[in-house]
Amino acid sequence: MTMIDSDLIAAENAAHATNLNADYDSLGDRLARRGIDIDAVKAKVATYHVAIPSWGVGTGGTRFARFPGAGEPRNIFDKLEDCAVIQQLTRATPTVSLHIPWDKAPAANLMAKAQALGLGFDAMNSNTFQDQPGQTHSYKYGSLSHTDAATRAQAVAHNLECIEIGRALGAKALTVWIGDGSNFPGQTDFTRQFERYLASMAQIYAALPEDWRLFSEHKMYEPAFYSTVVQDWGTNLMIAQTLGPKAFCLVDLGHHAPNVNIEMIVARLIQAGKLGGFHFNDSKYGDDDLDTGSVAPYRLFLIFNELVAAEGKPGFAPAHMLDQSHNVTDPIESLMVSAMEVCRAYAQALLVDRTALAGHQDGNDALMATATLKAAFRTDVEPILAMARADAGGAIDPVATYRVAGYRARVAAVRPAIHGASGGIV
Ligand SMILES: [Mn+2]
Repeated sequence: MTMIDSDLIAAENAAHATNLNADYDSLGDRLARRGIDIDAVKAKVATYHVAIPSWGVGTGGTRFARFPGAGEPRNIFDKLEDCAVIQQLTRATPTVSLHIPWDKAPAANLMAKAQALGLGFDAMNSNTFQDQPGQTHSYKYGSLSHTDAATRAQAVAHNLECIEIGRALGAKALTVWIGDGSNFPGQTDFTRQFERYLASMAQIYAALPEDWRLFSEHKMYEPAFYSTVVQDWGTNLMIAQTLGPKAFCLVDLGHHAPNVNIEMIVARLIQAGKLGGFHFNDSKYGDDDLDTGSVAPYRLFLIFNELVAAEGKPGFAPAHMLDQSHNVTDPIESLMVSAMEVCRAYAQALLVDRTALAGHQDGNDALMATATLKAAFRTDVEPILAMARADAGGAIDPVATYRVAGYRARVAAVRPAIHGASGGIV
């Protein structure tokens, strides 16, 4: 089952094929002079995948308003269809990360739909930062770290349910992000609150299947504005090291203080053997949830530079996901562009001359060391990305092909507008 007519993709690609072949050959010649085999880079890029968050295909919002778009998905099955469009055109997003309870549906139905669309399931995401209808205990004052034992037990039970749902879907990881924290100095005892969190997480960890991983996601502020329980990567590392070998840290690019050196955090977590994965997005001021690579593409490249340097280390297998909110764009277009941006950063990082870089580092040649990185970053790798997509049956120009296909207008005709629904930002 394909969401976009594959003949249309082929026809669109045919119009670009001559130029793409010329650009690819030209880039191949230039890379060959640097000792790089373009086909080898393309082969690696073709295997690179980033998961789509189910909540990303709906239009997001801010604390002030949400402006719904046309043809927004009404349920998880519509969301999976939108995700399938992204995968069909970019060939970089074969899996979807589900959020419970937003995406709750019978596992057999989810599996059938995903298989029909050629999609799989990535990490499961639990939600104890909202109250759901009919819920016994409120999370207003916290969930896994709540002062009340019954509220903590309810939050633990929800996470165990997420694991069970994920098992039925073939997922292999659970991501836990909580809104727990405090809004006033003195409101909570930092230490006792963190101890309660660790005890709750230990119960979740104990329920993990043997081949699963548990990701904890840090965030320095929001919705709690004075302190959060899982504030930063140091706290996150403490959690992963306390829980055990199946516990890892998840890095959301927007969850740090301004100007924090995220690529160095990534390097530290790799060194500790605790980098679990990413939520890619971009930001200018805080947790803006802007499209990946839209504001700071060089930072994204520097993060991938650390990842490529660590490739092949035992046990190194971070999960890559997008986590962003689209307020003014068509979410499918934003997610396609973002998926291509992470592929671009990966391809650029593959071009870094690591032998030369190490030599400049050891020789204290700061200028040539940084120039070595810039040489890779400045390379326009678009022909590699486009050729990898075309080889796999995707689109040479995904956004243009998507617009020609008229998918949004088609689904708008059968999906009534949703007003007021939450954007679901985590
Ligand atoms: Mn996130």
